[in-house]
Amino acid sequence: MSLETIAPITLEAIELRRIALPLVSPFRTSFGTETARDILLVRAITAHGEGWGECVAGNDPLYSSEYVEAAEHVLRHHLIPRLAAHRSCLDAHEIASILEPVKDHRMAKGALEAAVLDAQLRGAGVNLGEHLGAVRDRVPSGVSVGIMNSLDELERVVGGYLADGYVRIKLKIEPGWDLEPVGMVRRVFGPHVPLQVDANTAYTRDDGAHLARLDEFGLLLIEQPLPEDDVTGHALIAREVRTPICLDESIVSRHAAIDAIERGACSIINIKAGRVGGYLEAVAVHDACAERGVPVWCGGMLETGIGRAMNLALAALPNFTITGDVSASDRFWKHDVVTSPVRLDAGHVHLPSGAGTGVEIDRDFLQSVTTSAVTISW
Ligand code: OSB
Ligand code: MG
Repeated sequence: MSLETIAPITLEAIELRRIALPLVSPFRTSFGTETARDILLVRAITAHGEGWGECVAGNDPLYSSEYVEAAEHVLRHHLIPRLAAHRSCLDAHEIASILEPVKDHRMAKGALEAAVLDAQLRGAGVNLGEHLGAVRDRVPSGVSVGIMNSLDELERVVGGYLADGYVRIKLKIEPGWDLEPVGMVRRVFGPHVPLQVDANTAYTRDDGAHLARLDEFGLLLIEQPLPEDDVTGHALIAREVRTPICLDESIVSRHAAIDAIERGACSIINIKAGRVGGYLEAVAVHDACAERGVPVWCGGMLETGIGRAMNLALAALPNFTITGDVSASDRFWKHDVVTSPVRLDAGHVHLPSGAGTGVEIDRDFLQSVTTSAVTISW
């Protein structure tokens, strides 16, 4: 990675703000059902303006060990205090190494880095996509479809998204909801709809033969069939199925990505900045994959317009050659927290062009959904 240097900032305070946002419809995965999100936003307040980061930790520790309450705690008591000694001249590019002694808590670290990076870029008048190395000003938009109560309901929902213009469908699967829903979508919507599945760790090493039955449906990939710590298991599954294996939960860093690739566990990687500790590590994962000829795509974590704008910047990098979960704001939210929500335009979503993330906060709406706000100042 050789990103241009940007002027450091003087950090005056950090605000940790929690908001409550209902989802437009329940989102069910193999690990649970979400109907509303309790989201932690991080605001970096500097001498020359502010920046915003979004923590993607869920309400409960079901996707990973992180969850929103723990993220706020570790930020307040462990991560933010470590910035104190550096706050008068802080560069987002130093944050990962400053916070490195604290193990894991990558979503919390990533949100803090994002807030400082946004503040720094706004101060310097540089756009985030430009800074990260974006080579496109719009990216194709895929949608992640939860597990439904019936095949009829799934047919209605997928039909709706295709009518909206989404160019790729991802179906959440689990044992008992896999061959039938995938077969139905292929039968009803045809063989040419770009289609993939995400198991969120719901299968075991013994399920290789079963997962190989998905091969006939011509899927783009099978995402994370086994538990995150079973890299070798994924390598075994990858030999049993023809469909490419993609990892999500297992890839927590550049090192983890290189290890999984070298062990033959995956031929595609889903990159989520929160999962790897921030957008800068996400770029490093992107670069490591590019060097090894492994294509990547941008995952999503039910973000508001803040995280969504950052994901778009990342998804515009050159090795993001596979359509990501970068859907429009209205896929999840009736009302977004930014003044210009992400909109679908002919199957694509556009990168905001202003400084930093390029999005502005809808302050009145944000205030109306805020459940708590704590400011840590020095
Ligand atoms: O596994 O990709 C996942 C949402 C929450 C947690 C994990 C995942 C997801 C999604 C949603 O699939 C993707 C999105 O935000 O559009
Ligand atoms: Mg996933």
